[in-house]
Amino acid sequence: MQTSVTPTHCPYCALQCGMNLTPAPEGADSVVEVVERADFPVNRGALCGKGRTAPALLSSRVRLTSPLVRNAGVLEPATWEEALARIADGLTRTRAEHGPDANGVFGGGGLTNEKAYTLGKFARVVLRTSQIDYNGRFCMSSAAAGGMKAFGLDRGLPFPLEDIPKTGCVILVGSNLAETMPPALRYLTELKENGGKLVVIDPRRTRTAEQADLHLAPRPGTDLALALGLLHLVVAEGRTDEAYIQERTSGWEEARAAAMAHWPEYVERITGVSVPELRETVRLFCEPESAMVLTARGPEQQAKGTDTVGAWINLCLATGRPGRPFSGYGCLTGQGNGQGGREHGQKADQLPGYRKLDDPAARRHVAEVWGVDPDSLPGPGRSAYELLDAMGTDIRSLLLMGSNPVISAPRAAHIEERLRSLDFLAVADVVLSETAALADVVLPVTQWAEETGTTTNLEGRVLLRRQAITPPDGVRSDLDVLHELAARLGVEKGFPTDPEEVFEELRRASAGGAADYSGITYLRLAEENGVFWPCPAPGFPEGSANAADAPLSEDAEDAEDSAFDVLPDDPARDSTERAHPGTPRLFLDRFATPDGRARFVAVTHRPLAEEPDAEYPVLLTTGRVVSQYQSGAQTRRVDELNAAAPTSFVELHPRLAERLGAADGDSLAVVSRRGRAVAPARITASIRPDTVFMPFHWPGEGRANTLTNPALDPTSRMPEFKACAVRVERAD
Ligand SMILES: Nc1nc2c(c(=O)[nH]1)N[C@H]1C(S)=C(S)[C@@H](COP(=O)(O)OP(=O)(O)OC[C@H]3O[C@@H](n4cnc5c(=O)[nH]c(N)nc54)[C@H](O)[C@@H]3O)O[C@H]1N2
Ligand SMILES: Nc1nc2c(c(=O)[nH]1)N[C@H]1C(S)=C(S)[C@@H](COP(=O)(O)OP(=O)(O)OC[C@H]3O[C@@H](n4cnc5c(=O)[nH]c(N)nc54)[C@H](O)[C@@H]3O)O[C@H]1N2
Ligand code: SF4
Ligand SMILES: [Mo]
Repeated sequence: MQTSVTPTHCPYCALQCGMNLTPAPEGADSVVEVVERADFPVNRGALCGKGRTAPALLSSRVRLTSPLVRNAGVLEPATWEEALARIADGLTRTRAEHGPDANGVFGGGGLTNEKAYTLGKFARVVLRTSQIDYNGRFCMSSAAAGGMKAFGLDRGLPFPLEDIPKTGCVILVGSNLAETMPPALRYLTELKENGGKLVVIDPRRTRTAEQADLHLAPRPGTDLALALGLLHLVVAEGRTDEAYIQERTSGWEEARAAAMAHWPEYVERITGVSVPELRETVRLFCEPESAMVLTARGPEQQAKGTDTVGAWINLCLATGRPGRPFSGYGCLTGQGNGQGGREHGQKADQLPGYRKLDDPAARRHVAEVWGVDPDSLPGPGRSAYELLDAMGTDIRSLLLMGSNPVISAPRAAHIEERLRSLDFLAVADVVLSETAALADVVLPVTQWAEETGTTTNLEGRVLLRRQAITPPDGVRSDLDVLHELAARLGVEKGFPTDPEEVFEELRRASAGGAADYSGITYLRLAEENGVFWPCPAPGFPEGSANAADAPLSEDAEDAEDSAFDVLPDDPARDSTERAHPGTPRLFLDRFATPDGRARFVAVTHRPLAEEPDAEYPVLLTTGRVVSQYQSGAQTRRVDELNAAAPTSFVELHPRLAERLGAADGDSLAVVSRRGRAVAPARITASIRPDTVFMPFHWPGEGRANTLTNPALDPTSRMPEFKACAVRVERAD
């Protein structure tokens, strides 16, 4: 299988940088080397250190290559046969004793589309459980909910990244992309070279904020008030686009009234951002013909994240931005398949194609593709934190693929304890993550370069990640695992192990849905370097599946087949021109709402779920550093990355440090109502004096999520990762 150069994509973040893999020279540490791949437009050959070093984990000694089963409390190597039998037995027993909903499934936004789709199908068709959700709930779910409300569709970016340098102004809210997506910094640099303005909103003066024409440093958790204050000024200064509001939106009067209650002086008191700074932001945003607001986890990972996103969208709508060239609102999705992973059914309330599980037409369509009775499909289940919190009570057994919640879930010590209280835990992973270490059975699975699959990057561009090498002996793919488990649980058919076969089914399942992939094939992905959804199949009776009252007739099935036949999956035909080109830019003519209008939302500011008080007087916010990825399960096992970022730390302002009598590097204890974490001090004037920051990549005493507050957003069920009340003291 080893060819000389395989074009593929990075295993980590949502930028999905293109890279070429080539066999490493004899005696090298890894089996393949990364070489530049300049033809992929998103990164044009640039990679961050994580992407560059990704091959290290392929042949690492810490890589799992044998299943493990727990015997007398100890994880020991076992055969695949035994491991799979134990899982089938654990899940069967739970269902027999407690019913289907006592089996839980937890997925990840790093899983390919094929895996995410199959995992969702496995839960509903094999386990018949409603209890499935995934770590994307902790990621962009507030932006997804906000986008759905306003535009009727959730695709993180409604335009390609290449539009950024062409706009007049970008307001970047709570994104530190200089560290979280380094090759994307180029788009901001080019924006400035073209004379565009950059406003960065972050309580810390990050490497990204250093690039800004204007940096606003609000108190964490006050972005909602900030956006409303800006909208107030837009109205007061007569900068609204009345014609656009009239033609393309609904709900303006209520949203306007809500914003007018947020006087600039009031907003200054809440946020700490001065009135002149607010006015300057409005000027920079409103003067150019085109402008964008981009949000990331800063404003979204809040118990009011959905409303906050709504307020930023309101600002864009009032000034006539969305659906206009080089303009609008976008969310910078995070995980490798953060976009595709939220479209095809591993989410609690969802069926493939971004369909709703409680929509009868959607159930009929997907049940037909799956060959099951629509009534056999369970209803919507719990959200990620609620599901994890129910472990050991309502949820008795869990199958987990692609997440490490011991590190990444809020109130992590409690979640760890819940995991321990399960009757049965099975984890599929490439390494023995902190969560896998608690499992009854651990399955070693293939990684990116050892398997083929598709991901959908933060722009909505569907990509082909190609297999470059043969996996080591002893590991199997996630698709293989689900196929084997389905068979052992009595479902012999419908769980193929070939990713392209899964994708062909996903196309049909998504056809007519919001995230329509039916016009996309592996061949097109290879030839076109990615295709933006929605991409319906030409000739496919649009929405027919949704409209069908009964299962499709023979004729309709034939029509469906022939619709796929005209797609260019036959290399002999030159039908590429007839295929739908994909949709790089959304909303140009209409929004995806029933009346085609974008909806304003009437939102008002509210305080944090946990405001500081005398006992816990400081705010903790959390996030990332450039050299570690997420729970660190992968990157903490790569020497070069670990050397660059070996431990957790507490970033604090010199004034707070002085009050504590702490010097740089001193061990600090950060204490919240959930627990206590200890990490060295990193003193810097780049952070607000009332706030400390911790990255969340490490286990043990430095684990930031020991402290975080699981207060959930009422709509998105996003936990408040970005703000909780703490006390900081010297650890000695
Ligand atoms: N190196 C690296 N890159 C990654 C990842 C990684 O783990 N490591 N993970 C990937 C994933 S899954 C994601 S989701 C993305 C996340 O990408 P980002 O959203 O860029 O990452 P974060 O560091 O979580 O948060 C961004 C910024 O929000 C700021 N912030 C904190 N509280 C607030 C607030 O209340 N308001 C505002 N406006 N800002 C606030 C923080 O100071 C931080 O600088 O990164 C992706 N890329
Ligand atoms: N305090 C705080 N906590 C946070 C955040 C924050 O900003 N602050 N951010 C949140 C966000 S945005 C996110 S996305 C989450 C992420 O947190 P996690 O869900 O823990 O993310 P990862 O570390 O990427 O976990 C992926 C796991 O799956 C394994 N894996 C990788 N590829 C595969 C595969 O193909 N198959 C299988 N079976 N396993 C695989 C990896 O080795 C790893 O163990 O953390 C959230 N937690
Ligand atoms: S920016 Fe993201 S996709 Fe690109 S190399 Fe780094 S981790 Fe990989
Ligand atoms: Mo994320």
